[in-house]
Amino acid sequence: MTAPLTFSPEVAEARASGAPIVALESTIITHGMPFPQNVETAIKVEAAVREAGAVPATIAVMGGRIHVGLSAEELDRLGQAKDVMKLSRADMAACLVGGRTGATTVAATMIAAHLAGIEVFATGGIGGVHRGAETSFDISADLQELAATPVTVVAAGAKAILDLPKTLEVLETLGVPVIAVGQDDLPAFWSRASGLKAPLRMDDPADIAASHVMRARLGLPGGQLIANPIPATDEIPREVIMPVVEQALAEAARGGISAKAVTPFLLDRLFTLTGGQSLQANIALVLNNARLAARIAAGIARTRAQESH
Ligand code: PSU
Ligand code: MN
Repeated sequence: MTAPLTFSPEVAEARASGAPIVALESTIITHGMPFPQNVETAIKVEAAVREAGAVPATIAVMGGRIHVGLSAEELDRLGQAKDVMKLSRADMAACLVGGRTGATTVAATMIAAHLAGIEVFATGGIGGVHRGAETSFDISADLQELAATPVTVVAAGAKAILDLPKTLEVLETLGVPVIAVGQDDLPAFWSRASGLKAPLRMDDPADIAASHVMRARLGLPGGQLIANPIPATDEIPREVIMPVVEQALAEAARGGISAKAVTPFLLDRLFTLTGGQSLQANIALVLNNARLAARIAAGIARTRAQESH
């Protein structure tokens, strides 16, 4: 008995030939961005991966199967669907058994990618330790997944709606390498700087690929978190975004928003409060991450090809 995976023709061909593949999540489509920008972005992200020399594999659960690689028609349907489950590790089996439609978060996308033999995944920002976690206990399952599942995740750091120092502490405890690209500072999603130094730095995608392969040789479980700053032209400086983040957090607290609803609520409020600027930044950083992920995937594919000689 094996996992119920369905591959798109493009992904099936890449798997057969050992071509580099980049996994992409679907929660960003269903819960992270409004329609129609969500679908437009998903298509642009896939194109960015292809232009950079890899094959995109957007992942979602539909009709009792984990789909690895979606058609344009499937992307469009997902982008407009109501009642889509937000899937983390805990929800995947129930969604599959119930025949429901589910969008994969970072954690669930890592699980599906690993089942499909895909080692690199690009997203916007990972989930992390929420502010007030000392009383709410709200810590994203994404962090534990990074500790358990050997997929390199390219993100623009963790969202500034989170408690970034606590997120770094948990990642350190879990043994997850956090690697900043091109700068010492941990990026903070909409802003390039967080004011916190990332534990590790690598500027060359080939080094990130080599380090992924080295972790496998060492028998270390878990993945790497690659923290890729948003391009300077698209960033919202920290002084500008932080007051808006504080306002959205206060609204969430007043509204009693909890559990899975927190991240989508905050992203939606920021979109409105910034007049759409947060969404433009989000789109730019995901595209930037997709391009870097493709280069890392190519580096890993080269190394794997050499190993098999
Ligand atoms: N990055 C984005 N937009 C998103 C997310 C990440 O740019 O919507 C999603 C991811 O799927 C991530 C999830 O795994 O938010 C985290 O949710 P939570 O905090 O409930 O674990
Ligand atoms: Mn949570």
